[in-house]
Amino acid sequence: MSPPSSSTINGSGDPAPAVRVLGFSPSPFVTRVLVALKLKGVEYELLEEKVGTKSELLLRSNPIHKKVPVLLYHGKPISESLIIVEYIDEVWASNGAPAILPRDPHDRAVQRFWAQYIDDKIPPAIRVLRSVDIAEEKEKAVGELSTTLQYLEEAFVKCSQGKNYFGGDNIGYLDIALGGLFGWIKAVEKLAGVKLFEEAKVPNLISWADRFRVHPAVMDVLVDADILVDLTLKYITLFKALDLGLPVEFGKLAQNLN
Ligand SMILES: N[C@@H](CCC(=O)N[C@@H](CS)C(=O)NCC(=O)O)C(=O)O
Repeated sequence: MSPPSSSTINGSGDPAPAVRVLGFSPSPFVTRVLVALKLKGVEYELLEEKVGTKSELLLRSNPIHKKVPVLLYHGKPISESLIIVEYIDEVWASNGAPAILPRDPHDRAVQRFWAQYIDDKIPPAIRVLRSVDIAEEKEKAVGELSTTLQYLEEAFVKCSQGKNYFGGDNIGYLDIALGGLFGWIKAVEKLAGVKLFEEAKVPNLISWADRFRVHPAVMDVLVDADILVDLTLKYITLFKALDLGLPVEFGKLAQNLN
């Protein structure tokens, strides 16, 4: 038998697991990847990046964006959470778990449309509510998030067709795309003192969220909103710098944070 290549050896000299995720548990984008792996029953090792640092492996694996998550499969890296979720769906297509993306090309395109809409609208509004101190900007972000959730309420009714999830009977692509962000939406509700999930406006999304967060593939990886609030308050300077696109000296910062 030939020895494993250097890309499959970890620091201790043991062969590295086939599936590794470079991540940071509170990241909504990392949550998406972990939910997809759990749905497919794939064993993985989560390599946690420390707050305020970027590991050599991360810089090497995602040299363009230098962000988590990165999925390493037999040492080969893939970046961008939604691309990783699609990749997982394809690689583990025949292991008995339900497909994450719908089979029908039109349904698949519709889910991709909404997933892109989610990423265009929700993370930027979360960043404003977490880090901007100007009242008018916050108000605008609350308005945008409320409108976005209302559109997603309508999308849920159409996609789910009376079933439990956007994906029908099972958690699918849109459930993962929105569900990963769920904890952070609840956290900014608390941080900014606003109500985004209003029963009168998004009743179906509220019921969906209640089902999603207790699903066996989700409950262990979705980080609780209160923990995200504490984390934000603890690392507020770093979060503000990242959210506002200011330069961050990761190496130096780590010495003060960890
Ligand atoms: N579009 C990316 C977003 C990834 C992202 O923003 N990751 C954050 C953690 S939540 C990160 O690594 N931030 C570090 C930085 O901005 O330098 C995805 O979907 O994977």
